Amino acid sequence: MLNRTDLRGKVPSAAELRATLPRAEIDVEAALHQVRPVVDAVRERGVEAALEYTEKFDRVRPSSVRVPAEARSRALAELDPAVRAALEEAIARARKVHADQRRTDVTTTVTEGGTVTERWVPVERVGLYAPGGLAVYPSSVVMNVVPAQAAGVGSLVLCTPPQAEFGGSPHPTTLAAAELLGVDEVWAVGGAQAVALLAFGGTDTEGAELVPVDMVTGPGNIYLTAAKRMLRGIIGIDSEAGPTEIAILADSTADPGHVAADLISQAEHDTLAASVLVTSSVELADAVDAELAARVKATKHTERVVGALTGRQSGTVLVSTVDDGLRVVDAYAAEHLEIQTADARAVAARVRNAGAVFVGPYSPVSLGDYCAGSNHVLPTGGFARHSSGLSVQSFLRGIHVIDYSEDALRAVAGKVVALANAEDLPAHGEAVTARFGGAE
Ligand code: HSO
Ligand code: ZN
Repeated sequence: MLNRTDLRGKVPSAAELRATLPRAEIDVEAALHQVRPVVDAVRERGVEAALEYTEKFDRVRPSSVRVPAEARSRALAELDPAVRAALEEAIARARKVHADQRRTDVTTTVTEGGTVTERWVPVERVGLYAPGGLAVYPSSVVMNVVPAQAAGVGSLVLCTPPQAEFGGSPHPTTLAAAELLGVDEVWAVGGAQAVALLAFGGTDTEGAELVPVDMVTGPGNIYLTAAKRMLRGIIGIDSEAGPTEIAILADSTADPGHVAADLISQAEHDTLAASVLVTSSVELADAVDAELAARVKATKHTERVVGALTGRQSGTVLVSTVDDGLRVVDAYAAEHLEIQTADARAVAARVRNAGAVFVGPYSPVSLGDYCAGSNHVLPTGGFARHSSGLSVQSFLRGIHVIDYSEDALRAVAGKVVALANAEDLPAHGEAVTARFGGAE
């Protein structure tokens, strides 16, 4: 079922690997052209323009874009108790992990009388995005809100698309998740128009005001990503999120049924999702293929899953050894990487590039999607080589506070002057010597 690439006996460089490995080509640049008119219209005409695009893309016109408080509390009151309990567990676990990510200010005494303090300050106002589309994502509300709250962000607004099925209100489970998390500002707007509205602000038909945010985070489709890329600078953004990816590094000890089930789990998101198996065992690859063939027929979203598994972004890569496999998965830099080998912990400890690593047979990606406590907003498309997933750090800025005494400045003045002159910027040096009668 999966395309095969045979790298056994070959020693490709990291660059060659990157060129050979299956990966979707997501053309955000092309989407920028489609998104520009939306962004321009919302910049000029605010909510009215956002509503026009909502009607066009979501085929519904919410009566008020700001979701009324009663709609949120009703959604929570009517939520299935089992789902409520699961959301509460997911929130509690995520809060536990993210609380430990808080930073403390650190003061370094550089020299006698001279200190530098790194002071961590949360972003003031953040717009969080939870997608609609093929599925509903209350879990993404949790994954965005929890780190922002743990960072101490003072003002949070959630944007999520309105659903025709619910009369233009967002999906009730998404609203219930927001309510459980204590988010009291929710707007029923999605896609590029949501990002533009968050960046420029606007006033709802009912008079409610959306105050512009400093930063927008959260996953979405290519148009949302294009809008984030376009407006970056006016707003801060998290790492760009493309279609979901799962890579599994497995040897002959892995259970083919589990491997197949995990590959299918992420393929379920989207026909563009990537499921990649890297293995040192041809027998396992064959057994996984057989399992996939049986399981795709039985799964609910067969068409989507088959689309993803047979797409050029998915496949099996055969390698000679687990060590070679590690080089492959490092070059690929998957959003999610499972290690299903003998001594999985030791192998996982050697991984350099991945959004998140799932160790051994009982840590599937689905656990991380919902209830591990880790975050599921993770870098895709190879961005894990240089970026991290969403965390408390994403919502903090480290401000350096420099505090030198007269003596401490005097002691280093000559060095500043020497460097300033070396850069032909003598006024920089003069700003220091001016404090000491220009003599130093
Ligand atoms: N696997 C997705 C997150 C998700 N899965 C939400 C289910 N719901 C991207 O990490
Ligand atoms: Zn998922």
